[in-house]
Amino acid sequence: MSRIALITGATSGIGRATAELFAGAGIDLILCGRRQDRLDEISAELSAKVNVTTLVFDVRDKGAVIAMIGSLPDDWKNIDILVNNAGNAHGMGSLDEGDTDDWDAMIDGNVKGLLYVSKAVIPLMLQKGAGHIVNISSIAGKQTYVNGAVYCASKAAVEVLSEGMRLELTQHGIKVTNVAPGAVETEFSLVRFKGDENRAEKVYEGFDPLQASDIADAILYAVNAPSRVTIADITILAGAQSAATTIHRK
Ligand code: NDP
Ligand code: 8X3
Repeated sequence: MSRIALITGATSGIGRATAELFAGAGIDLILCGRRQDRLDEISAELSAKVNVTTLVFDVRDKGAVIAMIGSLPDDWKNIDILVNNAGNAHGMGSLDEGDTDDWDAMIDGNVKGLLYVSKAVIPLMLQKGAGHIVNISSIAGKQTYVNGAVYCASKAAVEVLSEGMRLELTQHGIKVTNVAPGAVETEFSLVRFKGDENRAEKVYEGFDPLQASDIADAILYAVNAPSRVTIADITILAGAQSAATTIHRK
């Protein structure tokens, strides 16, 4: 029987690449995001390989998260894999000058949003005594950098939540994997710098950045590990990267 994965943030970057790789591996997909047009396009592409359904919601909207996941037909509620990937950085700035709307977007999306989705899915996994949750953290959750404190704090929270979930859920047959990528070339920097393409491109200049498919490979590896194995934590840096902000550019 094929597995079912619910992926948040499936409209772009790491989430989209994971959806594509999972489809190739025969995993049915519940694809989530705010951009309906993107979800429709990806669903049309991947439906040739596996069963796909889509849910449009903002992870910050607790009511919508619970209602949308609750509205899945029973067959689709049989979720084997949850990839908590939705998230972004918003702005970069010091704590005295930072924009509090940006802080809200990061804390509400990256932390509370992940919690809301998990709260909707964990009971479904508990019911069947099996499941696998993959949380997308960041190297920024392990190493704080200047002008990134709030984003880093949001990802440090994801690291702690991964540990907390593993402590609570292992006994119920549910595995938890924390994935911490370094610099991945996606829409991430475009979002962080509010559509400033020049500034976003500079982030990836002078070195070969990670691609979303590199992270998807690691996620598939984790969810395909035999039942005796839990891949607890994976940190993936770009080849030219030795720490969050130490990148050896040409
Ligand atoms: P992208 O900007 O390409 O993708 C972000 C995804 O998250 C989109 O699909 C977006 O969908 C979704 N999303 C963002 N906010 C919300 C929200 N409030 N509600 C619902 N969905 C939301 O970036 P990445 O693929 O790079 O980012 C994916 C994850 O990886 C994030 O958690 C990010 O923090 C993390 N990460 C990224 C790294 C990088 O260098 N790129 C490195 C380390 C971690 P939509 O807009 O349609 O809602
Ligand atoms: C994204 C990677 O180092 O730009 O989480 O914050 S970093």
